[in-house]
Amino acid sequence: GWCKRTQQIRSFPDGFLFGAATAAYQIEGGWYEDGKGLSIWDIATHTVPSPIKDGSTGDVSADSYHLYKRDVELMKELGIDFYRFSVSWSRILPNGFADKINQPGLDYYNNLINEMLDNNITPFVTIYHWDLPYNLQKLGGWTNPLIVEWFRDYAKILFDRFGDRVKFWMTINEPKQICYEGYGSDLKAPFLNATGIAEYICAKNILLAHAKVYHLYDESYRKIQNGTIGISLSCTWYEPASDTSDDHQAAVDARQFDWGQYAHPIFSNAGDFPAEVKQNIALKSAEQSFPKSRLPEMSAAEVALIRGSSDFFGINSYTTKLTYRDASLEGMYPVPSYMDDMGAVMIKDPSWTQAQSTWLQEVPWGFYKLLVEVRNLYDNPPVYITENGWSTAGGLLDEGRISYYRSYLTALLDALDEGCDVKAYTAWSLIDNFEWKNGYTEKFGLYEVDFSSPELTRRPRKSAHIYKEIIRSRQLNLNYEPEDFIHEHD
Ligand code: GBH
Repeated sequence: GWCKRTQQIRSFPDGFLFGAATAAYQIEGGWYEDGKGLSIWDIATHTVPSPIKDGSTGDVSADSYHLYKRDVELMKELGIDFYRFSVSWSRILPNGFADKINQPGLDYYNNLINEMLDNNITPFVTIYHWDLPYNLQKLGGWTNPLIVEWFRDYAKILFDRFGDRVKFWMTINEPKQICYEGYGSDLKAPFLNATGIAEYICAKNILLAHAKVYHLYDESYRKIQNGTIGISLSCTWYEPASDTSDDHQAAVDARQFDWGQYAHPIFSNAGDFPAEVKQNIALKSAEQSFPKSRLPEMSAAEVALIRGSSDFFGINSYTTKLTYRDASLEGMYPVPSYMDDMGAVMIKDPSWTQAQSTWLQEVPWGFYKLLVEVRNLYDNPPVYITENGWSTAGGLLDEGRISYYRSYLTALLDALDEGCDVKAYTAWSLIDNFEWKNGYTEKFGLYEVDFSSPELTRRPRKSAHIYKEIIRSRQLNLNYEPEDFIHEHD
């Protein structure tokens, strides 16, 4: 069981890495500059009426397209070992296809990478973080099997152009969010909302696209460039709401649908989609008179291609949900649907501390249980925490974020004590940014961005001072108070 250690000062192991993350559409701006093509998020945010909570766009956002040198100053000030950022596919390939490479797009990322290296910050590049070229979406995007080739062509250009200096690669950020939120619901662009069908087609294509790019790197680049490449999954912890066997099975099914669907094909010995996912969808499909399961099958060759195709297990982890299954499920979800296939109800516990984002609560023991479960299920793979963070409404004095980072890092240290092979930790996010459908109403930054100032001024929050000291000392000291923190703006 999990028990929060009371020790006040604890050390991170030698070689443990600390970083911070962002994503292209959320920070760059420059949406239509220097030959960039349109992405599905450009289209989404320019739709009338706007699907975005505050009607905002990423047209300018934090303007990192122009202010990247300032961003690197923040990284330096924070002392992070690495910075995880994503490349905008349509900035490099305006049409999505590899026929026409946009030189200013290459220049931008080359400048950013070189500026980071000049300041001793290691670049960690996410190849795809949700901003699909609109041209490819017109052809079905992640539901078209040809995307496996389009994605490979795009990734190859990044390896060719940046791989001499980039040694950490992530193929795809959060497949579940791309497939379920984007194609199975209307939570993310392209808002396809074709649940029960589209998210499963997307899942298979994403796994294949990821695996092809992994093997491309492994076979043609690794020897010369000597880097590491993997994938990141968003992993929520699902805790049984009670001790009944129904609730336990509901929590297992929720984990398998949420992240096992992607983790099992890549990280398990057997490969393929997890048994729970295959069985539930096959059963429901038959009941619903589908001639075969709505979950696409994988051939033996596809299973083999995907299995083992990641050097590390990238985990984006934020929160925990209580999970149950009972008679109230009857008729609760549309048919067919991903939620109906999973057959679980997920709820918040009102006693857990709530962030600005409705879905986000502080549950450090859930993070601990998640890390131990990943160790148990997949033979203790090397884990990089590629995102972890807390949202507020704003302000420099962010005690909620400090409490969150401290309690989650405590849980991480506990997991290390249990033998979990966690090698790196990444805070989401370096700076405030465009939080997808919630626009600028939720702030995740260690640094505040003043979106109302023409300079888009960046200022450190109190949490930035705390994180800086953790990185400097390689220790977590729960009593540390920054002396030089001036919160004149609160
Ligand atoms: C990350 O996604 C993204 O990679 C990043 O771009 C984003 O800015 C950041 O998190 C903060 O949101 O529990 O049913 O209510 C996090 C993905 C989004 C997954 C919310 C869980 C809640 C679904 N998470 N989602 S539910």
